[in-house]
This record gives sequence, structure tokens and C-alpha cells, in this order.
Amino acid sequence: MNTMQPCGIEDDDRQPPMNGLLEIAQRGLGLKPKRLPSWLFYDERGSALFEQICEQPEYYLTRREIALMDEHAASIADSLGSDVRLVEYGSGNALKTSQLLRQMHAPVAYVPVEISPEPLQQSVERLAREFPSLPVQPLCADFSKSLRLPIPPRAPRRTVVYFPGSTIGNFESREAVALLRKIRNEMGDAGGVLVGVDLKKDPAVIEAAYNDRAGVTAAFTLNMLERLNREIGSDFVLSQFAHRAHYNPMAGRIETHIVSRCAQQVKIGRASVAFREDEAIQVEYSCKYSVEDFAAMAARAGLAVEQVWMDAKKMFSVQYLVRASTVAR
Ligand code: AVJ
Repeated sequence: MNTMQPCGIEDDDRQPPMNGLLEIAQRGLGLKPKRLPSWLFYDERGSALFEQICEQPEYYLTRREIALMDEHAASIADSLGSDVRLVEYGSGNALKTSQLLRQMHAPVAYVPVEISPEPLQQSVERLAREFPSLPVQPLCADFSKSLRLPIPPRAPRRTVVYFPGSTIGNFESREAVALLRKIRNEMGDAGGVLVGVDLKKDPAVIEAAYNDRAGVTAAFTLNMLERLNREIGSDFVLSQFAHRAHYNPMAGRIETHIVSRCAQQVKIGRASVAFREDEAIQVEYSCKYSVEDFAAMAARAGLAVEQVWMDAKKMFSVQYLVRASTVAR
């Protein structure tokens, strides 16, 4: 991790130092089939490319979630109630967060949790400008690990973890359940989870969203190799690899791969990794759920879906989960 923390940001010092990129790459490329973690996409250029993806006509997720929040943020805020501490996992979503905060009743604090200091600092500045009286307590940490939340300025009625953007779709179901369980512990008895979940729909629509015509998603995917070249000195030749994203209807997910266009060798540190022609590195899953699928997954984590909001086209959902034993009947 970057050790230069912007001032005022709490660093969770239990996180391991972020210097293991070479080991992560070597381990992932030694697996059969080869596999690299999707968080590797998000260096500075990758984050900028992701923002461009959100503007592509095929990538419906962001637009639908913003439309949903336009329509339902007031109702969502009513369901959360007053005096909520809002903890956001990954703070790259300033727009949706503003839509929600504008409607919330006397929020106690906003706690963005984000591993990269720069985007964290940016979101803090933006929200502090728009909501000058709202205490903002940023936490620079990996949200998938256990967190020590900052002490709130006054006692909240409940802590709500906001996890927008369908980021939960990047986790395979076992890991998603584990993450929801971790959130369940963090939020306490009265707490809740507000999570953005992309819904199952015509596979052609889903597949197009991950294969935009302008090629922005392809550039985003291949940027992972460029990042490795720069940060660990590997020698991937980008023109010899291709982006491939297919919808797997049985698993209900987009599976994104980086495919070797030819047989080749790539230097990773001192080792050399062999690729066959058409051999793929699995780099991302983006899971899609029906309302029933997601409720079943929440139940495995001891959570119950209290309310589901959808955009007018029923393409995207925002769901409010509480502890299973405390669900209103
Ligand atoms: C940011 C994880 C929600 O899976 O749709 C977009 C990332 N990958 N295009 C998604 C992504 C390719 C995105 N999430």
C-alpha cells in the first residue's frame, strides 16, 4: 500500500504491505487454468478506463443504478431511518452516494472505505463540499478484510454498509457469502446492508455490456498486463493478447479472460511463463442474480432481504438486508 496517507485519513495498519504484486502474478499464472485477481484492473489508468466504460451505450449498469437512485433514494432513506452511520465499501461512487445522502435523515457520519488513497481523498473532498455539516470519517483499507471503524461523533441508531455498483458480483458465491457474513458482524444487531445487485436478463444484453463496440472494456482488461509490465517488469506484448467476455448462463455470470493469440513465453520476474495459443487467463467474474438467487445467498450469510428496489426497466436492483432474526414481519 502507498505509505503516504493523505492527512486526516485513518490507515488500517493491519493490512499487509502492498508489495507482493510479483508473487501474486507468479502464483496466479502458475495455476491451471491461469488466473489473476480482478482488483488488479484498478490502477490509475484502469480506474479512468472504468469510468469511461460507465459512459458506453452498452454498459447499462451505472445508468440504471443512477436512474434507480433518482427514483427511489427518498424511499430508501425512509427505510434506513434517521441517525444512520453510512459506511461505503469502495468510495468510487460519489454520485450515487450523493443521491442517497441528500435524502437521508440526520445521518451521523459517512465512512468511505477504500484501499487507494487518491480516490478516497477525492471522494472525501467532494462530499465534504456538498455536505458541509456531515462528519466524514474515511478509512483507507481493504473492505474484504475485517475493519476497525472510526469512533462515530455520536451514537448512531444503526450502521448501514452501502455497497453499490454490483461490485458484489465480482465475488464467487462462497466469497460473497463470506463477505456478507463479515458485514453482518460489522454492522451489529440493528444494522443493515444496502447493496447494488445487477439482475439476470437477456444474455445478449449482458454480453454486449462487457464487449462495447468502442473497445473500452477490451482496453480496460488488457491494461492489467500493462500495469504488470510497469510495476513488476514483466514483458507481456499487448498486441499478442485479446479480451474475451462471455456470459455463462449456468453459472449466471460474465467470465472475462485475457487470451493468448499465439504460443509464447512471458518473463515474470526471473521465471518464464509459457502460454499456448488460445490459452486464457481468467481475470473477472461479474455475477448476475435473480431476486430469488440473491435472497438465497443472503440467507446463507444469516441475512434477510427486507426490501428490493428496481429501476423502471427492471435491469438493476438495490436491496436492503438486515439480520435474518430481526426482519420485520
Ligand atoms: C465495477 C465490478 C461492477 O463487473 O460490471 C466493467 C467492472 N468489468 N466492465 C462489472 C467491469 C468490465 C464492473 N464492476
